[in-house]
Amino acid sequence: MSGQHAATAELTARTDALEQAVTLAGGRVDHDVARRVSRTIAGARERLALGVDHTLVALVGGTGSGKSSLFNAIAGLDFADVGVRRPTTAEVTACVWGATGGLLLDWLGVASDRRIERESALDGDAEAPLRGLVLLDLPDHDSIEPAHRVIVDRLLPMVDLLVWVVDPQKYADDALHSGYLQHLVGHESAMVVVLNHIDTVRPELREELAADVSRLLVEDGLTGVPVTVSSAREGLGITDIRARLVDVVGRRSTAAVRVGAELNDAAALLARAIDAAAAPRAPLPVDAVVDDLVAAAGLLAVADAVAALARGASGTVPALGPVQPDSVDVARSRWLDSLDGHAPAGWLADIAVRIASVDRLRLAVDEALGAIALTTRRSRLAVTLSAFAVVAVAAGAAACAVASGWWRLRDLTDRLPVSVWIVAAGALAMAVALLALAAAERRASARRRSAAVVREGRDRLGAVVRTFLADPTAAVLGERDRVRELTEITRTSGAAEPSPASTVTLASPS
Ligand SMILES: Nc1nc2c(ncn2[C@@H]2O[C@H](COP(=O)(O)OP(=O)(O)OP(=O)(O)O)[C@@H](O)[C@H]2O)c(=O)[nH]1
Ligand SMILES: [Mg+2]
Repeated sequence: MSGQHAATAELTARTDALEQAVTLAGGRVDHDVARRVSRTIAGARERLALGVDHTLVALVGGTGSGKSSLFNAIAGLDFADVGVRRPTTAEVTACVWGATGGLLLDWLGVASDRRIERESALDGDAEAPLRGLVLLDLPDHDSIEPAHRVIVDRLLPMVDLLVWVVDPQKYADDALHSGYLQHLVGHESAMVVVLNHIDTVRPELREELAADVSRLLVEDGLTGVPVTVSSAREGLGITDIRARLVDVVGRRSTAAVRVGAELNDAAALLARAIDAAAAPRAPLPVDAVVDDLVAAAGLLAVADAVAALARGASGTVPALGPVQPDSVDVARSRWLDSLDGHAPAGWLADIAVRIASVDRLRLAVDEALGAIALTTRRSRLAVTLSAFAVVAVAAGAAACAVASGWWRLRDLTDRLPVSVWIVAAGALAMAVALLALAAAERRASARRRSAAVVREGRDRLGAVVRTFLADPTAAVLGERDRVRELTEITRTSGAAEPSPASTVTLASPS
């Protein structure tokens, strides 16, 4: 695909991206913005259907200036009607280099028998630099035939280069200057003036005459417009004109520039409507809303009650849930309020619709709270340690009783030996130590259970907030990000768009 052919494909891809963007944005952007972007897309598609890979060059000028003769000389053909009866050319005639531009010529209304194709196999590479050129020979601009004016005015806004053909007799005509040229200020880069019939001027006067044409153009406000001389009859200056055409063919076409600029404008409009330049958004406030729900559910009080039971206090654990609809409503509102500034109003309104309703959220919260495991039995380890303490005391007491019984049986009057007291004291000390360990374990177990209740509660409520608030919110914000990406693709995937200032739009002479 040549550089020129790439333009249609590239602009079509950008148009597709913009269409995806505006479709995805849907009713979330201002209706007027969506309508304007859609209109640009429709206009771009219509223009791209004709192709923007051609370079449209039009020969324009007064009757008899030699447009048709130059057309034939440039093309190296004898196709356009050259005549002595004025005006001669009533219909647009086109010469196309390379087999393209058919649809464009249909749209322009160029009759099929007024088209000719240049660049055949016989030309070798001689005509290759002009491939993509569509050269138009127009009826005279100041024709007495109103139909001619309609054709000319339809063509002019689309051309890449206007070749104004003037002749030594009429180049200073006021109708040409005030009626046409003065309206082209700002479009100098898309114009060239050819002073034809130069063979009728003495060679020593030619340069002066061309300078006079330049002077008049400057008086019209047109600076930097090249002026070149030619004689279609004698083949003078044709090489120079062809070189200029090669240069224009090498540039991006006016139509491509215009479509690209329109796509850029529409993408920028859409990007502004979705506030694409806003700072990256803050993370979603999941934790803050979980805190609200934890408070609404009284989770900490329940955790405290579980801890008290684990420490050995008597009583019951209050039920978790159902939560008050009001407190869920507050948490949901807080979620929405915290999103202020994350996206423009249309997107926030969509988030409010897409996240769970208060009722749905309340059900999910109650379900999550109901699933939290509340352990109310005492710590097994603490119970076991207490039991061992009892056993130790009992064992010590039993040992003392057995020893003193045995002592009495033997009718010994001596005091019990110290070793018996040591055993008894050891057993007691062990019992005290075990009881202390059991108490420490009860406290630790109370802390663990309370923490487990809070942790599980936060996990379950966190899952509810993520599923019912955060995920739908992230989906909407993600869609907005995608719209932003697509507007960037529309704006930047192509070659840098030159300013469309070179686009020719010709005001009708008043
Ligand atoms: N001497 C001379 N005659 C020319 C030159 N170019 C064109 N002519 C003659 O001028 C007359 C008009 O030429 P056209 O090419 O038909 O002019 P045009 O601008 O197409 O005229 P319309 O179609 O009526 O607008 C013809 O007789 C040509 O032979 C030139 O450079 N020198
Ligand atoms: Mg003609």
